[in-house]
Amino acid sequence: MKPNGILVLGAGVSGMSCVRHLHGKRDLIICDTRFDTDQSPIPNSKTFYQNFPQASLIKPKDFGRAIDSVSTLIVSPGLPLNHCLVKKALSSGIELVSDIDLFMEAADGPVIGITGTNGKSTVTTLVSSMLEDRAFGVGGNLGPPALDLLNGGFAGYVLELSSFQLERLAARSFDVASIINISDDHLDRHVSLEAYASAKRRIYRDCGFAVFNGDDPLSRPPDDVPSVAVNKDERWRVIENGVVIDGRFVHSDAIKLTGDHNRFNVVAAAAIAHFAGARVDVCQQVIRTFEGLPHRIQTVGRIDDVTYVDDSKATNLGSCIAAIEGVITQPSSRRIVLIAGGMGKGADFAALGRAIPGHVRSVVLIGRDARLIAANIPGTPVAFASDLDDAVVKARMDALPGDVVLFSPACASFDMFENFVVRGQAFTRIVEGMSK
Ligand code: UMA
Ligand code: ADP
Repeated sequence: MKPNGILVLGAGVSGMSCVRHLHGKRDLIICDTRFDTDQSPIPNSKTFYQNFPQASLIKPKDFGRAIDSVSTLIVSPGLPLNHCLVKKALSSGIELVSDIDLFMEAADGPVIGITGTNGKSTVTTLVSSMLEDRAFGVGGNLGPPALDLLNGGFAGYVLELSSFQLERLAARSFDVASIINISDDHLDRHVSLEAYASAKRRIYRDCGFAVFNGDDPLSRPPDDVPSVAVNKDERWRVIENGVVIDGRFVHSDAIKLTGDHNRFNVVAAAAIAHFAGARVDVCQQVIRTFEGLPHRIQTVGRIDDVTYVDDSKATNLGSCIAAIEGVITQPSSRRIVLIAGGMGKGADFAALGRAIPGHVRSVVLIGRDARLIAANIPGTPVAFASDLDDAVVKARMDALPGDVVLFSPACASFDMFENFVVRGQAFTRIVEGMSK
């Protein structure tokens, strides 16, 4: 075993950021289970060796032998830790580290870690805007991989972290750490909700300060961590008609984002930024102007007095329910025609059946788990669509003037699309095509 040797398993975005960071400093071997297939992330090894002459690419069949020549393994977040190659490596006593460990070791300046089932990207983006004048870099699960931020000349960092990144993180000591919420997601990868929550709560280990969701016990940090519980703390909460930020009231009309969940997000973001050094007036200014990210409850068209909303980033049930409850905020006869479906990741869709009454006129279902979802929403008019084009046509036929056609799939996109962005863009294109 070479004490200096590192084996990077996975040559995707985070794997390659590790290669860039470690090349020339450590003996590097890179493997990817796709190297033998036409989906290989490195189709041209010649170009790779021009850029990284001191590293070696190996095929999965040579992984076993490679383990003997290194002391450390990095596994990309997309690969489960119970993957046969990972189990083989760990049983040989090799040390497991992650790209985030390498980042934490090298980062100079405060690091904020943000996780949660839903709202990570929105809160992370808000926090980075609130800290913009302090030159914080933003990345991780969102945007550039963490290691790529290191040479950006930043004074501090805001990282969005997924459960996959946190479950394999060895060292951690974020200056401010936050879990926004925890609900069913990725249950095809984590064995239970508790295991998924435990992976997320690793973010709090040795952290300087925690911001958590006072309404969500799963998000709670250990008692010895100094913390603020958003919605339980008088100075940080959502109230009727607005929010309280560090004890100061901000009316809902002064918040650009809509929906209760987004009011929670702005309070959480302001608390995180404030405890990392942001000025409260800067936080309030950001809240007034931040319009939200694409594919999160984004209005993309109005046809025949029906509004079309792209919420393609709703890749799980919790986010879809937040959209259902947040899209029509005033009591009225308006209803939602929901387009949902895709890969359900083991979620229990009964909760969707409970969220629908009073909000949803009908549901149009697409994708692999369409029939599973239909079975969990008895009493709701349901149509099945062969693809997204067909779904939008069917939703348009169901919608009455004043209604909202909400594309909030509650599922991952990979059965039909490359990712949620491509899925959202497809929805927008279809709506734009219809309005011509
Ligand atoms: N894969 C293989 N064989 C390998 C390695 C990967 O088949 O040897 C497959 C994985 O199963 C997966 C795909 O390749 O289907 C990508 O996996 P990866 O680990 O190579 O992913 P990266 O390209 O490194 O991107 C990862 C995050 N992806 C995942 O966690 C799946 C990116 O988050 C993140 O932006 C990036 O690191 C930089 O930190 C994306 C994501 O979908 C946006 N995250 C999930 C989410 O938000 O729900 C967690
Ligand atoms: P993430 O990065 O965790 O996926 P995003 O900010 O990208 O979070 O939002 C993903 C989806 O979750 C969107 O559909 C959005 O409307 C919804 N969402 C955002 N914040 C919350 C929240 N606090 N609770 C529930 N759903 C939310």
